[in-house]
Amino acid sequence: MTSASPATVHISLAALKAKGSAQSQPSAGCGSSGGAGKASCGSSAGPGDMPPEIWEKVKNHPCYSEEAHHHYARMHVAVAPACNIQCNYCNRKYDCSNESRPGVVSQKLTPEQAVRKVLAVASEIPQMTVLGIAGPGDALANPAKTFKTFAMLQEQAHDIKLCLSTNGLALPDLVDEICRHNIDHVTITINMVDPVVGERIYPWIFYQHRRITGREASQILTERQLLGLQMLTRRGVLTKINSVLIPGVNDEHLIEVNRAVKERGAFLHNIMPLISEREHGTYFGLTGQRGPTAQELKAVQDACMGGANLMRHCRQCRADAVGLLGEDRSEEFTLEQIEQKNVVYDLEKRRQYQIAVERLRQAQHEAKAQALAEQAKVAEGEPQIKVLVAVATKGSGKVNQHFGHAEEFQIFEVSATQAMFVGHRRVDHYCQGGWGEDDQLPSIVKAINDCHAVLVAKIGRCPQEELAAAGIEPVDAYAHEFIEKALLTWFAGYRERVRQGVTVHRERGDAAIRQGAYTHAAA
Ligand code: CLF
Ligand code: SF4
Repeated sequence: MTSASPATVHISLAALKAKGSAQSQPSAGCGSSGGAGKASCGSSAGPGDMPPEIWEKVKNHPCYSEEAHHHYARMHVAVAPACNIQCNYCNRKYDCSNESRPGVVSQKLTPEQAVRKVLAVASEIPQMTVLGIAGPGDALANPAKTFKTFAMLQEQAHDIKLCLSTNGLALPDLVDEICRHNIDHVTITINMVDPVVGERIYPWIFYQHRRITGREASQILTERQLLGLQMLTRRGVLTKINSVLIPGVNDEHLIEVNRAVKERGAFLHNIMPLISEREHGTYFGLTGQRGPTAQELKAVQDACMGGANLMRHCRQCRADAVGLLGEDRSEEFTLEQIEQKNVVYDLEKRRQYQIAVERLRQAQHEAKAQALAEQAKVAEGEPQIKVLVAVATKGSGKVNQHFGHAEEFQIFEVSATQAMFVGHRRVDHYCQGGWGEDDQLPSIVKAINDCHAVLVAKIGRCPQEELAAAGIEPVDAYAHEFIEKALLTWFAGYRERVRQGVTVHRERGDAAIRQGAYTHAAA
């Protein structure tokens, strides 16, 4: 890091792992009053893990349920341009339609335009179940536009869940308003609970008609964030905490953040990598503050296991994202295009589609349970090994994407007893205009370099050879099968090969998290 700020000691992976085990506690299940003990509530929780009223709220919210994110979509409307604080990783003046990260947006909307857009998307994408307001500034620094949008939408499409994201500064003053509008999901970005850490992230806040800088700004911000979180918990609103992992600034500290938000009832904690490039023009970008590697991110997340439940499937969306997490269809719904669409909001059609999705989801559950039962037999008495595997998927919980078409790989940690989603890696298409682009291969290998295998629907000979040379096994034998079943079946074979001495099991190295703009955006 070349930031002007004094560097804190960068904690080692081993030290973080040790802290993680200290934090571990017996699982107390998952509920609105603070998730507890799950490796990843967002990854694996189902109806048996939480009260029915909470399951109702999360079952088709793609951010609050990892499983749901394979099947359901969200959209954002960019009605909230202003912000009341400054974060060192944010520059909302930077605008690129090929860039996917928070704060980036192509068109700002009025509440009326926003509602028309939501109805247009809902009539074409029946699995779109959630409307979020996440900027490009702060949803609660623009309360009139935010709440007007929600109120208008509720009148016209009451089956769509309402969700907002805030830095928390204005939150305590607006909790009543949030409840009045039936907003069931609120995300608060909390990067610190210690103003000494905070003053390296926030140069100023604007509070009670004045600009406040330095440690005082972070002191006020943390007090307001934690108070707002507590108030929402008391009112039964589900909360998710987003934290940006900034190596050397708040990496170790996020364990304390996890503990603090769990105590105050956070449902999920989403630890995301800092996105920081010079061309973004942010303070961190310009001062050379780097983001974490894949294994650094995973180490902090793993160290928080046992605290507030973790979300690991966040895609750090644009403020106008549309579609499944991991895809972006916002370019299909510009204002000009919406004007020409015949918008028919058909609630019954949406219901029927979602019933079909639930059937598919049930089949996915059963396939996983069956594969786990078979694994358990193979696993008895054998050495316990754990590997990371990359999967190419375009949704529905299946291995159904060609290697060459993948814009991201989903990453699963696989052992004899589980196949757990632990993250994703963005990549540039290998296939450009129908041809394999060999220049892209090294960057793809770098992005999944910590994986033992990659499961795809199909793959050409050239990338197969290059992946194999890098020690990553390309596997296309499970095309169109459910992901977890495919992973567990492949892993049973891998264990057998290790047992027979055909394959030597080796630990893998680290991987790079994709930074900066990428083309043909994903969200
Ligand atoms: Fe949007 Fe956020 Fe609601 Fe989701 S996003 S306001 S909770 S509907 Fe989701 Fe996007 Fe990550 Fe946010 S993947 S950045 S966590
Ligand atoms: Fe940017 Fe959000 Fe921070 Fe405001 S709160 S400066 S919009 S990242």
